[in-house]
Amino acid sequence: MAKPAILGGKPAFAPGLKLVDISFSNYEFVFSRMREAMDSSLLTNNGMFVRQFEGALGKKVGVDCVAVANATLGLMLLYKAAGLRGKIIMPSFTFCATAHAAVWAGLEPVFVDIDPETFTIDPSAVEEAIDDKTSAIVGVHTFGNPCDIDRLSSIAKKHDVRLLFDSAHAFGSTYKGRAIGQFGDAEVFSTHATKTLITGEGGFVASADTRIIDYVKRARNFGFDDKNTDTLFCGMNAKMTEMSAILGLDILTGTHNAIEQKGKIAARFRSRLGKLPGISFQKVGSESYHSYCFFGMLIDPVDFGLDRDVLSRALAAENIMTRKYFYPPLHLHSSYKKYNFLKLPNTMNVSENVLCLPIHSKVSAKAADTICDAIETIHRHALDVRNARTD
Ligand code: T4K
Repeated sequence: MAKPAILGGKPAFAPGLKLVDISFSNYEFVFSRMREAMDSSLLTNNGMFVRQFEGALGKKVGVDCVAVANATLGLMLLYKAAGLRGKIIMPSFTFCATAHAAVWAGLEPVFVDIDPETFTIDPSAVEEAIDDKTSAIVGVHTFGNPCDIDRLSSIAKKHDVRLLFDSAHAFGSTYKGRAIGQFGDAEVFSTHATKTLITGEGGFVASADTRIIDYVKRARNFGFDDKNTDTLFCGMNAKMTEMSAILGLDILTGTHNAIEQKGKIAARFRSRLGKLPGISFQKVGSESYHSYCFFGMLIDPVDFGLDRDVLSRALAAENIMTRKYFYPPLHLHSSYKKYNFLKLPNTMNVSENVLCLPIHSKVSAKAADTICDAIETIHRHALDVRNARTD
């Protein structure tokens, strides 16, 4: 690649490489089940396919799983199910849903810093933030990289607070050989179209605690009793549809291979891009398996010669889509104005310099090499790229 596209060279990809590109395993499987659901005219309300999906999830994750309409509602239901009050500690470096769900559940989020290497919640910061109004800690397995679960568990135990995980990105990740989903009091996964296991919109709550599972099951269906006449408490509608479950059942059959493929692509990115100055990656603990829902890399603007935003624009010119997950960090969102004063240096550094590259089953080894070639070329022309006009 002689010249970056932003300087007039030929774009690396045509058509473009999307951040997400969904692969179904078996269209016939999907269509025949869609037809079955449509012919039965039972499209929702805990239908046969949702129940099948939950059973399959339970086998994969190793604990009971309750499907919900999306992970945001799953988090709200879990916060309620866990009987939380007062404050809930979480990282600021996460998607807004982790905190929004807490606010909707009447809780006060307390934003703490992340570990600068793993990009996951810093257990020491958690311990410092705990006070007598704290009822829970929420760890986020950022991009699919498991949190320091052991340290968080001992802190939660010592202070007698609940430990929950926002595992939106972590389907297929493991910690000490056990599937993510089995830790803390409960975990919530997203099956949104941008994730590894996809149902369009959707998610599920995983827990070994039958009280939590029973609560979420009832709460997602308005709080109705078993006869569906009286409501036992004020639940909501967070039911997954049959169509979503059918998509999930299909994609679930391909997730093992998809995650293996993502691991290979991540290794390729690490080995090639790691040779460039100013590029570093998320540290993965020796006991963790990262499923790479997203592949985030950190760009040091001085050493690399370009900042993250310019690199992102130069990659867009190559038709390579990237995303700044998560920028700005939550404590700087307008909806969290009263937390703007917080000083979270690791969060700021990662949020200002992180860039996520496409990593999905349609990113072949060849495509990964082309992405690396493009980044190397952009780096070689850093000075000109910095001065290039894009308007
Ligand atoms: N906790 C965490 C840590 C999360 O990251 C999230 C969600 C949640 C909780 C809540 O989960 P859910 O309630 O959503 O189940 C996305 C998603 O909307 C959001 O689900 C996700 N995290 C967040 C990290 O990213 P965007 O705005 O960056 O994605 P969007 O819609 O622009 O899509 C990105 C790319 O995907 C584009 O190339 C288009 C492609 N795409 C997208 C959709 C929706 C497709 O190819 N097909 C599609 O159907 O927010």
